[in-house]
Amino acid sequence: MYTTNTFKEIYATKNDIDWTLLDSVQSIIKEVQQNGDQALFDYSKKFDSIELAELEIPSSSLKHAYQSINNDLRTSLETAKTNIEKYQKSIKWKQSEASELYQKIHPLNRVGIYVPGGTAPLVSTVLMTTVLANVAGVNETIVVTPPQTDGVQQAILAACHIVNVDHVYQIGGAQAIAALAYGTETIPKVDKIVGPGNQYVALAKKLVYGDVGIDSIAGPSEIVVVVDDASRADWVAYDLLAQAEHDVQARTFLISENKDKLNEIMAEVDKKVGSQPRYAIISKSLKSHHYSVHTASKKETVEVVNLIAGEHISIQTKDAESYVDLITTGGALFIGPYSPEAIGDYVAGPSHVLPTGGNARFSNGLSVNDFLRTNSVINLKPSTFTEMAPSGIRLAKEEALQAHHDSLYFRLEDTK
Ligand code: HSO
Ligand code: ZN
Repeated sequence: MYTTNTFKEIYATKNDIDWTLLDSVQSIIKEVQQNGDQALFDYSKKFDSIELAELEIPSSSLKHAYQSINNDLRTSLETAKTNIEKYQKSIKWKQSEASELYQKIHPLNRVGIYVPGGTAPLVSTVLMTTVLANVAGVNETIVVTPPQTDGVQQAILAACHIVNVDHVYQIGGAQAIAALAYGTETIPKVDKIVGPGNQYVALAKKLVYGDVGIDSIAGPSEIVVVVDDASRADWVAYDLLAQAEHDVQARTFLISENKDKLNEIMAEVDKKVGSQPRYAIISKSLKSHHYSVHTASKKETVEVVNLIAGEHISIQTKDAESYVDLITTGGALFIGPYSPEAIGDYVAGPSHVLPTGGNARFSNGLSVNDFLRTNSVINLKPSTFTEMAPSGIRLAKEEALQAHHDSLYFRLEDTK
């Protein structure tokens, strides 16, 4: 257990990009740029041990998956979609009225969405990305997801059908990012790539950024839970286990002014961990990446939470709402005992694609607005031009740009 000070000494925010992969990721990107589809087939064989016949999963297979999944799964996916849609519509940027100076909002044309494979394929990630693009009005959505020996999971395909994905390609890793960024014979070049992924994906996204838009660079998932004497130890324990089961790298932080409560919760975690199917992952994650922090005051608690700038901040204290104004760096806030992270992971509405590794200091969770862009519009009346021009003329002189000067000066002369 840490105190505020010992925690501050040991803790540094970082997304843990594995730079030792740089050479190999760079060569994958280059290979895809040079050899297109063939490179994708080759990498699929090499990295995924799968000989693909086709890169694209046809829309008939998506429809078939939709029809073949259980009714309760279909209904749950549709409920989640409705909630996500409703929330994203409520926060979508509104077009301001046209005037002499304003911004015009446009949806992006074509976006690529990375849906990870891994030990737990996250069907919810299809919804938490694509629905946002749809609400924004994006023209074309493309999902890429790593190939699987038994084929991509039916639930993922069904989700793609529900949200009307235009194309699904069974490719993953850095090669999928390169294909989306630069295009191949089969895969069209996109304007922006979003979605979480492994180390190869994260590094590839960093490298292609600039040639294509990127949402953020995802690192291991994190939760910060703040508790007091009133918190339900068993519920909080489940929340910590839920985070830890994602991945051996997943981080959990438990913070309280009440030391007994910290001990009580961790005892609950110990009690429950053995019966979890993902016991091996959870125990590794907790062993290497769990931090319990005993703070001396609410002020210290807030300081520690803001320092971590975590992906998920769960406040399960009596005065939970009072933290909303105090926590200035957090991916998403989960306020009170009935807003556990897992409800946000699936159905609440805000996207579960959130900044990790301290990125919440400067970036936001994915939203409909990440699929919009704006351009400024300058549409001046003669009188406004006349008013502004003299200062422009003086600045053009300062920069010794005669043609700029003339562009303003002779118009101004003509209006006199
Ligand atoms: N907690 C993950 C999202 C997720 N959990 C999907 C379960 N499925 C990252 O925010
Ligand atoms: Zn989760």
